[in-house]
Amino acid sequence: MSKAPHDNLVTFKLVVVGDGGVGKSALTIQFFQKMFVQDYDPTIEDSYIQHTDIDGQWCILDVLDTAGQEEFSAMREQYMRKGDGFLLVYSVTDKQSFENIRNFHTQILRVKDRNNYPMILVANKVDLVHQRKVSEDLGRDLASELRITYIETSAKDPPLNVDFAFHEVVRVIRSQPIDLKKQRNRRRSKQRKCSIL
Ligand SMILES: Nc1nc2c(ncn2[C@@H]2O[C@H](COP(=O)(O)OP(=O)(O)OP(=O)(O)O)[C@@H](O)[C@H]2O)c(=O)[nH]1
Ligand SMILES: [Mg+2]
Repeated sequence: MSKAPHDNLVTFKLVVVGDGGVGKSALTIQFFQKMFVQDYDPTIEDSYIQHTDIDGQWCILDVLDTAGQEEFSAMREQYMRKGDGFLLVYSVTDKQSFENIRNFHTQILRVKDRNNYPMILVANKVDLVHQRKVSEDLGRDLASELRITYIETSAKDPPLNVDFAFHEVVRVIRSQPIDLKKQRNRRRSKQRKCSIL
């Protein structure tokens, strides 16, 4: 029996959430395909998978690009349950998308039944300097209140901090205390057993 070369690699399931049009797909496609998608085509749900070297350790990144549009919000709980880490994305040109971050944050913690979970706050579209409505200070204040890392990004070419944002979530997951990781794995193996039965 031959083992596939990635058999021993850890898989990280990352989920990109945030309001419609903030740039979740543009960031994800820039990360995976190194190109900027100019057109807006609302997502229902897309997933991407890739082997990546993060800080000298290879892993599998399994990224779920979710729907921001309100009409698909019923799917949220289901994908939140699956995520190991989350990118909470808003657009610095859209105040409402910034205000909605708290709702995503609260819902993730509720679904996970935890009082913290690996997440980062992503302030996207910082290249649109003249249309900016949410300052860096406001973003940083929210991140420190939520006790998560704040990252400013642009998915547009030349990209800014796109790889860094995805890598940073993995760093946060890796830095979790061991007992929390164990709890997660235990819960997963229980879930697997249930699905076999
Ligand atoms: N200038 C600029 N435009 C961006 C950036 N990110 C995304 N856009 C544009 O914003 C629009 C919406 O981007 P999407 O990535 O489709 O937004 P989304 O968050 O995936 O939206 P939903 O799938 O509906 O949830 C598109 O026209 C993108 O080209 C960015 O960093 N800078
Ligand atoms: Mg999208």
